[in-house]
Amino acid sequence: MDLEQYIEKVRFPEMVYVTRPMMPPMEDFQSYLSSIWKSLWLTNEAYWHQKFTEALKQYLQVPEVVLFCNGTIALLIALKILNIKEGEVITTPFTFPATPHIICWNGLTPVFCDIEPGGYNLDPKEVEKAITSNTKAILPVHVYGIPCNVDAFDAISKKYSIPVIYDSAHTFGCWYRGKSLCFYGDISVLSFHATKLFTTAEGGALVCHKPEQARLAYFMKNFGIADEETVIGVGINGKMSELSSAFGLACLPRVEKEIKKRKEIYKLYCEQLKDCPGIKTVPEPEDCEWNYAYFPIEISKEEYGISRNELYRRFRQCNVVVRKYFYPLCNQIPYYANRDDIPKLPVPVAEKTAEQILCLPMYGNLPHKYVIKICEMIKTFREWREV
Ligand code: T4K
Repeated sequence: MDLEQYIEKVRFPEMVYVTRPMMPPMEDFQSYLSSIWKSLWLTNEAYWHQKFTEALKQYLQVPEVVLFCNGTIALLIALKILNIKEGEVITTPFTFPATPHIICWNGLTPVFCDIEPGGYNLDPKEVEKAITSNTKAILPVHVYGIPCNVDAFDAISKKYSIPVIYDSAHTFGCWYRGKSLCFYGDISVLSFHATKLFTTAEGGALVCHKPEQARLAYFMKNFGIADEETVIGVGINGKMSELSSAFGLACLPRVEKEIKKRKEIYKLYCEQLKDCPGIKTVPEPEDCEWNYAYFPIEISKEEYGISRNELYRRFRQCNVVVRKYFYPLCNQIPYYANRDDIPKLPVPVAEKTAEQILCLPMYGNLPHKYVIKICEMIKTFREWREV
């Protein structure tokens, strides 16, 4: 059999996506909808918005939660409420473009530092080397819900009096040393996008410790309006609707079950791939109850015999929608690469990782037989190696 024949043989009849949202039973959502239909309140921090805020505070065990229409606007506001008007913000290139974009939307300059060798998160040692008198904040990302080195960032933050804002878009359901991962840092921002483990279709939340910051965030996401006749600043419209809040409330009781199902899938993948040369899976992070939001693998072309890009291509031909989260690196996006004012720091670890990473399908309802078949395909593809 040649490769084309093999692909023909194993192709899935339907698309197998990298993720699928966890949906509540429709009847559960329906009862919220009935109440919304009766009240005629669709948005502007009404009843379900308040209920969802309280429910999240309770679930996350954090002092302050402010809901947003998405994680990107929440990140944008996070920098605003710290009153950072000019200067540089150190961040990672190995992330979704939203992370550096919000730095630019704030009129600030992103400085991309390398990630930790053997990991996926911003390297505190590289960050410390990059700090100048112009550095106004640090914006690490807990990539795939893997905790950053929060102790090291905390120490840097104190030493240089620079706030740390965590992009916690991937962290819902992660607990680190007994606390929700979004508890750490000055401010932390969650995403509830449809591709996230916990979703409100579009949505996000800002988590902080100081009531004054939460109050400011609240005003800023509502045009800066404090009351009918008072506007306290240049706000934006970042509000979450009643529909999304209700959807979140309907999903919240199902999070633990979803994580349990993903954990089983994670274990199955690891077991199936453990002896495959050149394929590296990610171990569970230490001191962490993880959410298993993604299933990334790293592919070494030398050992596996096939490049990441070729494996991606073959999977796509088989209707398996794998994704290169995160390639290209953000510092390689032309807008950032072409800006002369952005320091061009070396990021060799991030570069190598971005060339080797591939996220396989991962969601609670992914059939186990699909996982086994995908792993079989990874192993069998080696019969048609490139090197
Ligand atoms: N910071 C980080 C580190 C982030 O990863 C993100 C978002 C943000 C900040 C910003 O947060 P938000 O402002 O979005 O709240 C997706 C998401 O659009 C994006 O939200 C997410 N990160 C990123 C990692 O992934 P794409 O371009 O991969 O989305 P898309 O449409 O290709 O969807 C991926 C797969 O998900 C599809 O193949 C099928 C499935 N899917 C998707 C949608 C939208 C569904 O099954 N149902 C759906 O409704 O970016």
